[in-house]
Amino acid sequence: MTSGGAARRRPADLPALIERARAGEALAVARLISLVEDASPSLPEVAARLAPHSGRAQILGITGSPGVGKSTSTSALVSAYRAAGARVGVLAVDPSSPFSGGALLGDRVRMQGHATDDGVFIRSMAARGHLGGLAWATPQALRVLDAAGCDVVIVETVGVGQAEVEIASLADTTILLLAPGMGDGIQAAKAGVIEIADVFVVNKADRDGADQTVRDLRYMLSLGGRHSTAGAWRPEIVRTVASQGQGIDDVVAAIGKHADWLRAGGELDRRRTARATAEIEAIVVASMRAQLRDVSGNASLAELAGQVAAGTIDPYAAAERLLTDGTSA
Ligand SMILES: Nc1nc2c(ncn2[C@@H]2O[C@H](COP(=O)(O)OP(=O)(O)OP(=O)(O)O)[C@@H](O)[C@H]2O)c(=O)[nH]1
Ligand SMILES: [Mg+2]
Repeated sequence: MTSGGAARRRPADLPALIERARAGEALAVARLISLVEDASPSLPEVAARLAPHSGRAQILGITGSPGVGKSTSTSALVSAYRAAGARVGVLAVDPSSPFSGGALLGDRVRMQGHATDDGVFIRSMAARGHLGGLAWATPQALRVLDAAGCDVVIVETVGVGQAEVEIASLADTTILLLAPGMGDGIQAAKAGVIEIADVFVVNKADRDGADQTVRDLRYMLSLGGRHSTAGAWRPEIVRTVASQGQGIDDVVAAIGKHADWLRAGGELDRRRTARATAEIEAIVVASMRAQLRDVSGNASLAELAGQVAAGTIDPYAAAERLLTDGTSA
């Protein structure tokens, strides 16, 4: 499925589409997520209609370097949650890909086992090119999956620094995957992901060096930071061989423990409020950028730019004029 003109049009019957999505109809869910991806003008209405039905799903973020086993682990987690009777949504977010819609080929293969299960929604999203990127589009897609009755939604993002940090602000529980021998421990520390993860998974434990990776992690966690403050969550370290489903139950257990901790201390509400704050900010920023884009097509910006370049006025004064006069400047 590609994003195109069709998705930009307002769906003829939005209330019916939302009802169908709420009833768990995969096509309707996909259609709503396309509206999000395409930044449809009907998004505010979609959001308004979804709001009463969202806030139930447990959001899990899975991040880690390319090839570490995120999709394999996600697929194994889906199986585990399905076995426990939960409805599961998967959102694979590729912050760098210009492609959208259907899953990447490799992911498709790894997720194939779930393709015919109507208790599982799988969707890929490309964030590049979005106003506000991940921060803006992902929460809206999560709302769709949440309202569609998913008990658990797993967001998979390739670890590229900023995206990892963003995923942590989206998720109730953030899972960082590492693998032996990838120099991942050090990279993770650099990117500050150690700080944001709630559960550490050393995947590919069938390979040499898993013990060393666990030791490196323990050492890094011992150095202090968020996890060592009083009352803080002490992250678990779990070993897995995702390709064989080994250790996945331990990951589920660690996620469950973290979820209990979140609820017990009021941290869940704090996280969700922080998430809502970021969401509102992202919408405001996106809308301001869109206004600015209108302005850039406007003669006033070109004129002001000429004046700034010529030194007639300063850029702050020019910006101020645009902000106060808007597009009519
Ligand atoms: N030996 C071994 N291989 C694994 C394990 N888990 C996954 N793999 C393999 O590692 C490769 C990459 O797995 P993916 O699940 O696609 O990794 P990913 O992190 O989703 O990759 P990207 O989405 O491309 O960043 C695949 O060939 C998997 O079969 C494991 O526990 N042990
Ligand atoms: Mg993947």
